[in-house]
Amino acid sequence: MKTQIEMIRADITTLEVEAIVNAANNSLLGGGGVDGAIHRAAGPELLEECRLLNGCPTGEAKITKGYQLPAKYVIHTVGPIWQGGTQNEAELLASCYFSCLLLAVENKIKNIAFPAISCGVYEYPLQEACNIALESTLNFIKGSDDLEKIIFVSFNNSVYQIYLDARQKLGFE
Ligand code: AR6
Repeated sequence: MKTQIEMIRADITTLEVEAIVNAANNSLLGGGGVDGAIHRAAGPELLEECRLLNGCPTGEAKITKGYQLPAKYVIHTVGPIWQGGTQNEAELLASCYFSCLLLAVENKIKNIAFPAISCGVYEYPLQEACNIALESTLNFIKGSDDLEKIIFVSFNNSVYQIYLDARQKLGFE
């Protein structure tokens, strides 16, 4: 089956999907932005489970339950902090998307929603980050048709517009 790709504007914590992705930090112990929103909506049990994970290296991903969220799972990944593009940021960001998708398939998850990883506090240039998100996702689904739907969630208009433009440029529906 062909994997469907959707772009929406939403608060990711409200989505009724099997898994939402958290743009976390290396500690996995919460923070601001989407991470803060996810922990608030999931409740304190999420932090309890995260404490058992011993953090997460940049570019990798770990899975927990979703607790009070409508989503059954949270896949926590750690995007790179933008440092001018000289610190392997592009590879690390691509690796975040790839690792999350792999973890989803391994857990038989059929639909997953991503925030714009590294596009907030970590200051990754939006255009490049959105291109990497889409390209790494398209590469992944070339090799795996296990996922039914992948949703790119924007919280602000500029990210949403860039996603729509990038999608058109990459030429897929
Ligand atoms: N739903 C969807 N997207 C959101 C939401 C939401 N509820 N809230 C924010 N965004 P950021 P990063 C968007 O800063 O850059 C945390 O403190 C936001 O508009 O959350 O990867 C962590 O603990 C932006 O486009 O994540 C780390 O320390 C995108 O999510 C650090 O921030 C990512 O912004 C990670 O920074």
